[in-house]
Amino acid sequence: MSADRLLEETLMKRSQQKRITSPLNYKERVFVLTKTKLTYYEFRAEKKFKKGSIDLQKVRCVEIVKNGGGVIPCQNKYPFQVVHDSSTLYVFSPSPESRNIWVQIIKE
Ligand code: 4IP
Repeated sequence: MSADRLLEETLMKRSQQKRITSPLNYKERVFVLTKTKLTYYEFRAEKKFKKGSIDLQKVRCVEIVKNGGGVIPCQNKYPFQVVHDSSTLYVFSPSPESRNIWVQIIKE
């Protein structure tokens, strides 16, 4: 992990559905947090391909999501949300510890 990376982990994300026609799906992505950006990559053939990036200055809130016992349709069961611009990115951690770290460090 290079010096400017605060966190890096493979997590799941829900499509942000920026368009009315966007599909609702869940993808595994490598998330990298730096002091200025939250970026997610597709990891394929030993390489990372950038899929999206959120400027931390545009993040309006980051919080744990309590889903009230509803079914979470991906293998990671600990969601948090990053509200930015006019979209909300839902990210799913594999454990409560992972989720707490991501939420805490993004907030900081
Ligand atoms: C895509 O579905 C992926 O889920 C994208 O996620 C997502 O972009 C797209 O949402 C959605 O249409 P397909 O791969 O089936 O086309 P990723 O970029 O991680 O691959 P987001 O915005 O969630 O990154 P829209 O709303 O951007 O179209």
